[in-house]
Amino acid sequence: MDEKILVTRSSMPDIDEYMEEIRPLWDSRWLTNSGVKHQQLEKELCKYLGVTNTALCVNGHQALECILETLDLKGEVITTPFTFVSTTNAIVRRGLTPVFCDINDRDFTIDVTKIESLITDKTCAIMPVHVYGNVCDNDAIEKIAQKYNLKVIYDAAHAFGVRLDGQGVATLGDASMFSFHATKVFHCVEGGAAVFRDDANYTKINYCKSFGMTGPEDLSFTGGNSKMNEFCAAMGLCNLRHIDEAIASRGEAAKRYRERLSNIDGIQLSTQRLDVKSNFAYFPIVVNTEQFGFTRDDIMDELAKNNIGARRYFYPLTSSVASFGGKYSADDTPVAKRISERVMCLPLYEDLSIENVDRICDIILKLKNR
Ligand code: T4K
Repeated sequence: MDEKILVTRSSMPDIDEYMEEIRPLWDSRWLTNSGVKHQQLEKELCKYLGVTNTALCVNGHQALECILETLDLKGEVITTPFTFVSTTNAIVRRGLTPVFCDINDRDFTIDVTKIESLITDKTCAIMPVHVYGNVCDNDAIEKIAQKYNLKVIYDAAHAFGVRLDGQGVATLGDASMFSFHATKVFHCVEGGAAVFRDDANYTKINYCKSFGMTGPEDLSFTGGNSKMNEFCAAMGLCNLRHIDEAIASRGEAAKRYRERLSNIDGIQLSTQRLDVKSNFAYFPIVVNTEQFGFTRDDIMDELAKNNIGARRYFYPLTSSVASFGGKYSADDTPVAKRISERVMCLPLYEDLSIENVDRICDIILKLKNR
């Protein structure tokens, strides 16, 4: 049997580099609560992302919840259902109401022409997703947000390192959340970060992520615990040193996929914007059965038979998950529904070899010709 290939594989720093990074923790015994590594990583991330504040959190999901808490939002949030369930869960868990907007069928981000019709007097924010690292139409979103006085919070879980017109995507919107989960382009094992346009929110989110404590014995509100520990921050410091190589290597694999799978009848690739420098976070393909001759799930099965684990990111739509008890309808977002029934992500990670990309493409193309 050929080597098993999964949808992704964590990038790892050299083990000695990590050991050196964590060695001082044995002397200091300061393991969490905004330690030296945590502070250093926040500083280095500000530099890398081109922003003036970065609040590290235990994971991306908690960062999103903390952003909503920090901005003290109430009411309805316009978002898309074509995402990982974390986006919608964060809205609901903060007592807000998600209002689902459709996506465009080119890069699967929010369809900006459909936002305005969803705005009511209860709308407080728009939470678009830079899904797969594809950048949302920020200019159009900002215009709408300004017209109706709404906050813009980007779920940028997939977009670490992505640049638009040479500028980091963390500078867009009122706030952005990045995920530093083990499966992401840049990771801290588990982790995430919140970035705000307004630096004053950095102080507030630090209270939110530490029980609402504004001083050793002062609790001004009921916060939770979303702090990142020193071992995760140390992993982030190591991985950040190698991020450019990691992205470049992913880019080579993505380029090969594009060479092999562009212009194949029945396979749609996500469009690439000329003004965007990608991080190559995911490689989604949309399978149109009528032209391809087989379904998305047929391709998944064929890959699985060959020890290759592709994934249905993102199916089902978050509006259709059982936990919402049928409260929302996938039919309200027909493009998102159609894409989610046809999309799959092919394996993509830093050390995925070109030979293995070819192996995956060969299986797909052989199936088409069967
Ligand atoms: N918003 C969006 C748009 C997101 O996509 C996510 C997370 C979030 C918010 C929330 O951010 P976090 O709170 O997670 O920081 C994975 C990830 O757990 C999740 O972070 C990610 N999105 C989501 C899209 O994918 P699963 O359930 O698919 O992961 P799992 O365990 O099946 O792993 C997938 C593959 O990754 C495995 O086949 C092998 C590889 N892997 C996995 C782990 C756990 C590794 O190489 N190393 C590992 O440690 O959710």
